[in-house]
Amino acid sequence: MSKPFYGTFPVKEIDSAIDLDAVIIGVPYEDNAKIYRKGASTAPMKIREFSSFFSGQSFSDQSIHQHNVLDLMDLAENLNNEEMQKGLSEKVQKILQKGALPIILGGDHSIALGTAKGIMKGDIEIDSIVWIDAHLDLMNEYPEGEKYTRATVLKRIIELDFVDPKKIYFIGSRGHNLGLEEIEFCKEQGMNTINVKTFQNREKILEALAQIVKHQKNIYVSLDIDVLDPAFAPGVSVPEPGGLTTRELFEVINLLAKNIKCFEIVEVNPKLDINDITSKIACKTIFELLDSI
Ligand SMILES: [Mn+2]
Repeated sequence: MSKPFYGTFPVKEIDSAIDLDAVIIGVPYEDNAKIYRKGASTAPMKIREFSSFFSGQSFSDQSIHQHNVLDLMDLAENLNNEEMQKGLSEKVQKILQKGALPIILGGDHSIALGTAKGIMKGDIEIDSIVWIDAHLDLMNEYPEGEKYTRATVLKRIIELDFVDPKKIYFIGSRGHNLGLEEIEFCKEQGMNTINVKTFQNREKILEALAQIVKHQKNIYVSLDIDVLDPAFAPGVSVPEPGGLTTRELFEVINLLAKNIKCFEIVEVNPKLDINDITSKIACKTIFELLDSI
């Protein structure tokens, strides 16, 4: 049995908990698509393991110790997609009903469908999605015949119809690994893209983020760690050169934090990592988030 995320307490349920700020939940799940290299399901434990490398204290007044954070530990291993969705959505719903911030550790990106279903059932109205990812994840089927993979997950979420596509924002999308059908769908639906090129102009990026914060008060942030350049985060299944720096990512998280009502971090693949650097960045991202909420 591994330890909980740094500075937090492991619990089996949160029914009797009071004054919660955030609750961590791990989802050791990855889709069965053969084209992807395996390993993402081992991330929750790795991220917790490396969290002990940090003191939890930063230069700001805030630290993880000032928040009431519990760790529900992991869902069972080897669940099928339907079981994973059911298990995760129930947890997310409960955490939201407690008025706390869910912090979900994937797993590959396909787990987001479970998160989204939990949001739909939760009491708090979350009506905007910020998808921080190199990819759009809007394929209808990918690979062919597969409807529930990391490449199709946002398409499935949109079909749930709880969020207006005009309130969906992509941050960091790029590359030549995007399907034409996803690009067309994205434009057609009026979704917003803040692609990597925007990061070349600091004023533009700050303005774009300020607009999101101004208009979207209840945001679900789905962070695919492959948004980072593989030079920073090599431990991912679908690396895409030309991505964000670690500091750019932290700034995005810091600026959005107060409006984030549900947060997940996915696609860390410890089996493809180098010196566990990608797991460590995932830890630090959670500290940055908790620093700014
Ligand atoms: Mn993704």
